[in-house]
Amino acid sequence: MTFYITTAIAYPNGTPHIGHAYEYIAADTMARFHRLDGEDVYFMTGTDEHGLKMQQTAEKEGITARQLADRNAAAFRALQDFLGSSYDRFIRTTDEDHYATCQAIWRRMEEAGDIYLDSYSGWYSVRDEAYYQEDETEVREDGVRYSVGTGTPVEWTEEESYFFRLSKYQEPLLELYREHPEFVGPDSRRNEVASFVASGLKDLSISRTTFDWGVPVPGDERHVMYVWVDALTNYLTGAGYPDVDSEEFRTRWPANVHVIGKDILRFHAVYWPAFLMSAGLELPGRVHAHGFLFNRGEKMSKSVGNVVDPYDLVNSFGLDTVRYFVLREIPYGQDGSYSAEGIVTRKNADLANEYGNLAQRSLSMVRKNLDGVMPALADLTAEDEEILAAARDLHATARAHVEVQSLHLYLEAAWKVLSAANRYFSAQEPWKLKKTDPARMATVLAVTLEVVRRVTLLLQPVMPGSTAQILDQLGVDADARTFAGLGTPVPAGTQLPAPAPVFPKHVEPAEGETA
Ligand code: ME8
Repeated sequence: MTFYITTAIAYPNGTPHIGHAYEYIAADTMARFHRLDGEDVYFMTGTDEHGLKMQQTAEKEGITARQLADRNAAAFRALQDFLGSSYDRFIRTTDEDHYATCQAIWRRMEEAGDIYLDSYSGWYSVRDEAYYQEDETEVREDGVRYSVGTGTPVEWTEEESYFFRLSKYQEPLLELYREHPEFVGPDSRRNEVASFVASGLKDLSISRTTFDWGVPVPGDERHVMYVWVDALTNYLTGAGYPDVDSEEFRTRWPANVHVIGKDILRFHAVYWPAFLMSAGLELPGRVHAHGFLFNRGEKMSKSVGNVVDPYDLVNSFGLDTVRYFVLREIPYGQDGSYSAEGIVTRKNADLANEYGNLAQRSLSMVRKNLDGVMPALADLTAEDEEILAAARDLHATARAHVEVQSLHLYLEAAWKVLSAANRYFSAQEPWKLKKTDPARMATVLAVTLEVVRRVTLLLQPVMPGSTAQILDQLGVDADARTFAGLGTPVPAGTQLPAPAPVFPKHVEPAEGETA
C-alpha cells in the first residue's frame, strides 16, 4: 500500500503567505520521513480554483477567473519548489481528470438517494466559502452581518440548490469518532468536531446557480457544484477515482492523512467523511489539523493585509533554518508565533551550537589527529554504550511521533540525543586524550560521529540540504541514507573529506543585503 498524504489545496485568489509555507514544510517533512522509512509515498498538494471568491477577485482585477488561477497557481507551485517540497502531484481543480472525478462522486451520492433539489436561503460567507446558520452570525456596529466564528462578512443568499442529506450521517459520523478516535488529530480537536455533529446536522446546499465558475452538476448544467464538494474531491482525483479497479486507486485509496489547518477541520472531518460514506468509499485514516502561524502573535491573512512573505524569511535565515524553526518551535496542532529573534535564537543555540558544532569539532579532530580516517567503534565503555543506545532508540521514537504528526516531539527527541552527545563529548575530553590515550580518543570520536550519523539520517526529512552536507562529510554513501541504513556505521578506515561548517551562526546581513 502507498502512504498517501495530502495538504489542503490553497485558494489562489492571492499569493501564498507564511501560513501556506508552514503547511507545506510540515507535510513535506512527513512525506520525506515515510519515504526514508521504506514506504511508497504519494504526496499531493495543489490549488482550489473555483468558487465565488475566485470569481469576485478576478472581476475586481479585471481578468477572468482562469487567468487569476493560472497566475497564482504558478506562484503556489513556485513556493513549494522554493521550499524544497517533494510533492508528487500539484493538482489544480481545473485539471481535466478532476472534473470527471467530481461528476462521478456526485452521481454516486445521487444514486444513494442523498441529493435532492430544493431552494436555499441563508447566510453565505464568500471569504470562507461557507454557509452559516443565523445563530452563527451577528450584526456588528458597522451594520454588517458577520460570521461569529471567523469574523468574515456574510451575505443573504436565495437560490435553487441541490442539497446533500448531511442530516442522515449524524449517527454514522458520531460512530466514526467513537470507533476511530484517531480519525481526527490532534486529540484535542476531536471533541470540538463531535460536539458540532452532536448538536444536529442540517442538510447541506451543494450547488449554486448565480455564477458559473465551477464544476457543472451532471445532468443539470444550470448548476455548478459548491466549491467545497469540488475541493474535497481533489483527494480522490489524486488516487485515480473513479477508476476503482486501477492499481493506482487500489494502492492509494484511502488516503493515510489529510494535513490541513484548524479553520477547515469541519469540512474535512464532517462533510468529507459523509460524502465518502454516501458514495460507498473508504474513509481516510486521519485528518490532522495544525494551528495558525502568527507573526509575533498577530494573525495574518490575505484580507487583513499583513502577510509576511515566506521568501523574505528564507532569504534572511536560510531554508533549513526556517524549516527547522517552524516545526520545532510550535507544537504541531497548536497556534504559534515567530519573530526574527526567536529564529536567530534557535539557529544559534540548536543548529550552530548543539548540532553543527558537535559535528564540526569531532570531524576536525579526526582530520587533525587521525588524517581524516574514520576510527573504529571498538573497546566500548559503558558511557559509549549508553550514548549509542540513545541514538539507536531515536528511530522508533521519531517514527512514533511522526505517525501522529507530533513533529515538535520528534525534533525534541532528536535534540535530547544531541545534547546528551554534547555532554558525553565534554565529559570524555578527547582533546586531552590525544596525549594520554590516543586509542581512547579515537573511540570517543568514533562514538560521537556514529551518534551524529544516526541523528543526521533521521533529521533528513526536516533539513534535506544541510543533512546531505553533513552525511557527505561523515562519509555516508548516497545509497546508505535511508532509514534501512541506520544500523550500518561508516566502516572504520573510510577516508573522510575535509570538514566544513554546515550550520554557521546567524550574521545580520548588512543594509540592503540578504543572508
Ligand atoms: O482553506 N497559519 O484554502 P486557503 C497556518 N481552499 N495555516 C494557515 C494560515 C496561517 N496563518 N492561513 C491559512 C482553503 N492556513 C481551501 C482548502 S482543501 C480541500 C481546500 C492554511 O488558501 C489553511 O488552514 O485559505 C489551509 O489548510 C491552507 O492554509 C490553505 O488555506
